[in-house]
Amino acid sequence: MNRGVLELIDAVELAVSRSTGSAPRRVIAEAQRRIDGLRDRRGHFGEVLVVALAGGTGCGKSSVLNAIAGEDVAGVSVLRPHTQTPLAWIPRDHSEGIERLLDDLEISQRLLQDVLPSIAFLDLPDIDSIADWHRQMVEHLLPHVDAVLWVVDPEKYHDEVIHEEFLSPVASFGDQFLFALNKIDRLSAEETDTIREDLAASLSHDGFKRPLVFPVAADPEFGPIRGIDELVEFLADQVDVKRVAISKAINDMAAVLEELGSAAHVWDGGFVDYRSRWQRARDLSAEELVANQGAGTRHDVICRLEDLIAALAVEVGPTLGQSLREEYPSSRVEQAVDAALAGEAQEPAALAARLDATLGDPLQLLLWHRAHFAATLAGAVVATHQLKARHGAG
Ligand SMILES: Nc1nc2c(ncn2[C@@H]2O[C@H](COP(=O)(O)OP(=O)(O)O)[C@@H](O)[C@H]2O)c(=O)[nH]1
Ligand SMILES: [Mg+2]
Repeated sequence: MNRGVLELIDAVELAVSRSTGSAPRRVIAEAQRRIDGLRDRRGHFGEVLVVALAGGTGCGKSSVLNAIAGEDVAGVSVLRPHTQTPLAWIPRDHSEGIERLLDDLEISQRLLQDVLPSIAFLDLPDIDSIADWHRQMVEHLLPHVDAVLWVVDPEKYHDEVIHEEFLSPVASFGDQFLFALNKIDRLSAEETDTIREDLAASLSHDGFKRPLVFPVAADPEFGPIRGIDELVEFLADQVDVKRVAISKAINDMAAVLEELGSAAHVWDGGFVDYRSRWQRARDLSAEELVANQGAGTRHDVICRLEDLIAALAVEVGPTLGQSLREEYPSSRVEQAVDAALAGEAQEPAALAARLDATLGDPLQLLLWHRAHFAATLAGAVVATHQLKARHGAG
């Protein structure tokens, strides 16, 4: 995913985690479910479609890349095994996310290209140890690239080792795989069709549900290069498919934020101006209690503080409002006022300090969580707008 989208998901998740207490649990759980769904998405979440080339030694991975590039960018070898350094052929205007992906995959040779502005190809080193294959693919490659183009040599397309040891174990990631049956210049048209069908059948047997096989001749001994244009056209369509997916991801996150904010009633204002309202009510109460210690004053003061709590409980929305009402019933307010009156020093400042300790500070903490959440939410909303502008998502 591109850095922006991943960061947006992080920002939304942070807002979700801080919404506890302010939004209903059901809404929070649903928001988290949608975030998890996006995180599970495999592939590079950037503007560029990242395609890794894979296949047995000598099948023609480097030749396919050269044919796509229209020039020799990758070393092609008749000699085997050809230990070649991995290579990335990436659009000149690529996102930072690609650089990080290449760092992670330890691909240091990077060629900038202007041929396909939205597609990057990775010519990977041959994976020679079968033991490492599955782990490397599943942990390091498949989660981060959009597609793996597996190149097949027609002389070896039936190779049991390749099917059983390499392909079968990753068949559950079949959506990410496409296949190039290379070197068709060595085959007749009929042979090409037969082998293509045979290959598709073996792949189905391996567990690939709808294997896509492109017949190509990337580096023919005689005649023109074949099938590469069709392959590139297909990948160009995938770029569009991916764009749609990214826009959808951004819109999804925007919807999560919207719902969370509505459920927590923060769109009407994340900040309830608690400090000055509390200070006013507290100072007035402290002064009145010092001036007149009668039961009437005590009653008035309790009413004033209860009114403030009731008003706040309405303003912060039902979830936090309910906690406020539950945690600050009349009895707690009465106790706080009586405790303030029971203290030794009987001047307004001392009473005010005691009201802070019993009521004001704990109330502030409760409301601070909501303000913190509202600020985080607002930050995530800004990030959404920025990304929408960048991706042209509607
Ligand atoms: N006849 C023919 N030979 C090819 C074709 N593509 C690649 N080769 C040859 O196959 C050999 C291995 O190719 P290479 O691209 O280095 O394979 P890699 O090891 O998978 O990168 C080289 O000798 C290429 O010239 C093709 O379409 N037709
Ligand atoms: Mg090669």
